[in-house]
Amino acid sequence: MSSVPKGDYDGIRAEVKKILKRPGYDDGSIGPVLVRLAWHASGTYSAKEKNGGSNGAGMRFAPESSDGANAGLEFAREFIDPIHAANPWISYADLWTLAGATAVEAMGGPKIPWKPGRTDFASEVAATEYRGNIDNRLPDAALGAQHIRDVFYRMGFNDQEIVALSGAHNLGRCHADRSGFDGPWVVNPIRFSNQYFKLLLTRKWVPRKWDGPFQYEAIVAGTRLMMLPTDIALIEDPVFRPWVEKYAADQALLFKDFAAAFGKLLELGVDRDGTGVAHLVKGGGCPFAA
Ligand code: CCH
Repeated sequence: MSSVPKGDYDGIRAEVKKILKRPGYDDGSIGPVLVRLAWHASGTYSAKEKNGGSNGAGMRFAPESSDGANAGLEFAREFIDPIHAANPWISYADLWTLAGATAVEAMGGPKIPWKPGRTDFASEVAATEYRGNIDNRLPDAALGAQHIRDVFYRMGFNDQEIVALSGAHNLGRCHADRSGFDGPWVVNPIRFSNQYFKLLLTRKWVPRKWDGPFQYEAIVAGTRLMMLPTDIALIEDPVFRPWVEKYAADQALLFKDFAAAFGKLLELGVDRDGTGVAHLVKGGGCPFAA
């Protein structure tokens, strides 16, 4: 792991790219779990309560670190810790979000707009004092379209952005020992593309017969692929479905819309002052909000 000059974020991107390949871990890359870390760090945001979001890097501390929804993300945090150790000038909040953005790009996806400036909670005590109550804000894969809307509307996303963001399930897999669900969504889960949307529309997804939670399966090219109930909700809902169809037909459109929506996700709750620093405020949220 190398030290790069303070403020050299392209240098940090290069460091992240160096550690993505990991034979023996899942499908040979830690990219997908880094994308999930960036998403769960950001996806606690509430536009109304003006708290949650990536600023603070609260997942280093309970209750976020021990939230069942974040099971497995300790691996992602450990994987990138050496980059922080070599470059303590970058905040964890910036590093986690930049690592997720870099991983998408490195796996063949679009370039994600990203800006630095996030600040870390100084301690668990500070996190508790500043963060506010952000429990139970991440989505539950066992539920349906209404739940997805409740969660993503709270962050300030619309239906089109929700479908675009869901395209991240082209990456990685579910782990029975983390979420309870099991398997990848696509045959090559370390390459970003619009396969997830194509498969949603073209395969017959049937309930998997097993002891685990309710999920769907289809065998594709000899590989058992999966869909969560929330994934299938995207083709059953009359407003989500046309977007699934658009993204299945047009990968360039998906890349453009995914980059915009994922970039927006990473920015939620990150309110910078004139010098580019996003300060932390008690209860979370924006220091300039009314
Ligand atoms: Fe997701 N996701 N996600 N997801 N997710 C899981 C894995 C990944 C939901 C549930 C799950 C987004 C939206 C949703 C990734 C990115 C995004 C898993 C398996 C569940 C369950 C976890 C495990 O067992 O390891 C639900 C529900 C929703 C929305 O309703 C969004 C948005 C993003 C990013 C933009 C990625 C990547 C993974 C793979 C992680 C890995 O370790 O391979």
